[in-house]
Amino acid sequence: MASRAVCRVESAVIRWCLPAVACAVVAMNTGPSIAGGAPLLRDVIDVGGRPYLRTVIRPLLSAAGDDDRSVYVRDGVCAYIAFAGHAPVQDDALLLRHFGPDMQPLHDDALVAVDPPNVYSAARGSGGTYVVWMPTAGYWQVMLSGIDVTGSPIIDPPATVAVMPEGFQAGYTSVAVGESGTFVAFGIRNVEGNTRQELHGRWLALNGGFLTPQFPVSTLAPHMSEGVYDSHVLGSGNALVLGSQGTRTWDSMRAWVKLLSPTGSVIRTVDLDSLPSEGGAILQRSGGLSVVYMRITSGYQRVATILRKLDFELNTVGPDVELPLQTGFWTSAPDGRIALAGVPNGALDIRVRLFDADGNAVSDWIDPAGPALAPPRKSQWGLTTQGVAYDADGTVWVAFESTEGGIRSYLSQLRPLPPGDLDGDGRLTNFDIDPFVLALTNREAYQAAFPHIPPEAIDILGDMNGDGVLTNFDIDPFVEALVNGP
Ligand SMILES: [Ca+2]
Ligand SMILES: [Ca+2]
Repeated sequence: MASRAVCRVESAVIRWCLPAVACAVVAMNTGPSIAGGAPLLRDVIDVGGRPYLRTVIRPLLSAAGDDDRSVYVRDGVCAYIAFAGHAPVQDDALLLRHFGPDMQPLHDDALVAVDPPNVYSAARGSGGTYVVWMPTAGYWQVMLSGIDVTGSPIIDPPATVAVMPEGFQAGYTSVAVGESGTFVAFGIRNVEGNTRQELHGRWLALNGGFLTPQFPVSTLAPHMSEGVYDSHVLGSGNALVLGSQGTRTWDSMRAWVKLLSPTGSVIRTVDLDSLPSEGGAILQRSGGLSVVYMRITSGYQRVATILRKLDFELNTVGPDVELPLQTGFWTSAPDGRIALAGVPNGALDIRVRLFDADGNAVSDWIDPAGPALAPPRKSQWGLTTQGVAYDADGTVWVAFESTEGGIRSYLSQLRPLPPGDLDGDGRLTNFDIDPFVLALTNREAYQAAFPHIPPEAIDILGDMNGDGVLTNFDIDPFVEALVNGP
């Protein structure tokens, strides 16, 4: 039976590829290797009914402590950014490293010194440029720096620009970098004996030049306070900013979103809720954006997480969705699919969950660390970090820490594998024919040839007809997928 199966699949494939002379040599591929150290874990898991390759590495070579880890991903390249912690001065440098689609490091650690040493947040721009946002004595300034994917400095030496004059406060403040080499910064100033606050913004070029004067985003009534939670520069050159304001009590806070022009005028303000609420995050969506905000209680408990879909003029698209989330970090793929990383209620450990663009969960909670590290493994909390990134191809990158052997940072990749990808390299190709046949006919030999793929993953990867196991009934769909695509 088995040998007949082999003949069927191989003859079918040979019939298909002989005219193209494409598969004269079918080599065994043991999967991508990771330069600079073996991964701590590489296995295949079921994510919402699909096989995903889960890989865990240590992202940094340096022994320096790091915190506030963020990941940003685009076109398969992941940028890992952390604030270096060098006692007694914390956050005096940024550590940056880029990784390719197979998690191969593209360069060694790059260390960008931050002077003065007080990193508040970092925003990633196009082309690997980073804007570091930091409060200094009495005013806000930014440091313009960054490295490209080879590890070379982009702005060398880093340029420091005072964005807001004296009197601006640390607080919930934000900076967003656009694709066209501009960025917008926001700062809060206390006025009239600290009885009133003003929120201001300013557009700048990436060389530090001012494109606008400071402009008021909102002027609050006395005893009102405000915070900016996230901002985003649109392709049109407009900016979206998400915040909330109230009378310095949680039950008075209301979340809002504003659309700003490149000259700083407020084009439109939308109040997101009539109930106590605070801002969350702005997510990408095909043809628009989504905002995530939280309903809160007067004692500051988050009671609901709301996803609102907007077009680029801030018109609501479709009904709101209440996400089953308490807290964590959100990110979106360009088509709007959402990935969340955080610690679920009642748990100690970081988990990841995936949602479609309408906010429906498409997976259970996924453990990004697996058995590689003992619990607890934590995400980073705070407004200034982005611990999860979602690429267009569905790959999810997660930055987290573990206290095993001291607090150390880790980087996990969850990469969807197409069904039939029995060599686990992320693509269904002719190189999967021999592994498919081997898994079908001799599982022990398959496990010896592909030790990074756990035995229980064979049926996840090899099941082509949806019955949950790899059998001869999967041969025809395998050939069909190889010939015509999945
Ligand atoms: Ca493959
Ligand atoms: Ca099957």
